[in-house]
Amino acid sequence: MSAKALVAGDPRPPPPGKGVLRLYSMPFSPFAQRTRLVLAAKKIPYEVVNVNTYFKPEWLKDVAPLARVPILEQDGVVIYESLACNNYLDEAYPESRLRAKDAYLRARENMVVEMSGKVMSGLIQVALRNQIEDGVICIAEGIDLLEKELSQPFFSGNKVGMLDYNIWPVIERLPALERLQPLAKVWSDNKHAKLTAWAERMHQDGAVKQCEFSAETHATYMKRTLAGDIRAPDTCAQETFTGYPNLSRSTG
Ligand SMILES: N[C@@H](CCC(=O)N[C@@H](CS)C(=O)NCC(=O)O)C(=O)O
Repeated sequence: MSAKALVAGDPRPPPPGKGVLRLYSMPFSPFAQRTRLVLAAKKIPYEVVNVNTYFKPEWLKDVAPLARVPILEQDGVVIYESLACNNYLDEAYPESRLRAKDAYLRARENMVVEMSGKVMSGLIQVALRNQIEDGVICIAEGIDLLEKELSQPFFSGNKVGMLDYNIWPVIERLPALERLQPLAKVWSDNKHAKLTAWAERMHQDGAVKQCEFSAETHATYMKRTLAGDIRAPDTCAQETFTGYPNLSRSTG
């Protein structure tokens, strides 16, 4: 399977072989990263089809109606939307469960992940829409909410869990955003001491290490994408990314 992010005009790859789990992804998608993190944490084997989400292949909407990544496909079953994908994986591959068992705690997972959604909206406003002031307010509000919510080493409790993996991708991108837009520096190690300690713990996690990019690479990707560089997902990923399962054995 090619590691190149497929673009408009590229043919649709044949369906995955029997029993093979396929992830449609894009190396820099924070939503697809949520699912890559869960696949890595649960050590689930899978193959990847990368798509360029700015110059999308026409057939992506035939794979899943919203035509956005992540999408999982296996034996004719298709699951899309990062949270649905991750909940599915946790149920379908029940070893080393990442979600809470308790009904309230499961509801809390859904509630708290929305706080990181605020940070994500702000990041998009600042990085892609030039809505600096509103975006920065949104990021600051989201981070303050997360800081207040964190009362244990991880959002999921004493060990890393689904909530941590769903929140992490947007947090990983904040240092890159601060490089591009100094006004977006709203994270303070003092004011956000619990979040800072959590981020350090997350950096030590095996799945995070396998799926992460440096701030420098994220910043380069953001800059190239803003400049309309169609090859940004490929060039930026190949510069530094070692954790991507199919990259090293790419057939082109
Ligand atoms: N709510 C979705 C958002 C997914 C999403 O927006 N993915 C982006 C990549 S970061 C995408 O595929 N965008 C293409 C598009 O919206 O057309 C999820 O949680 O999976």
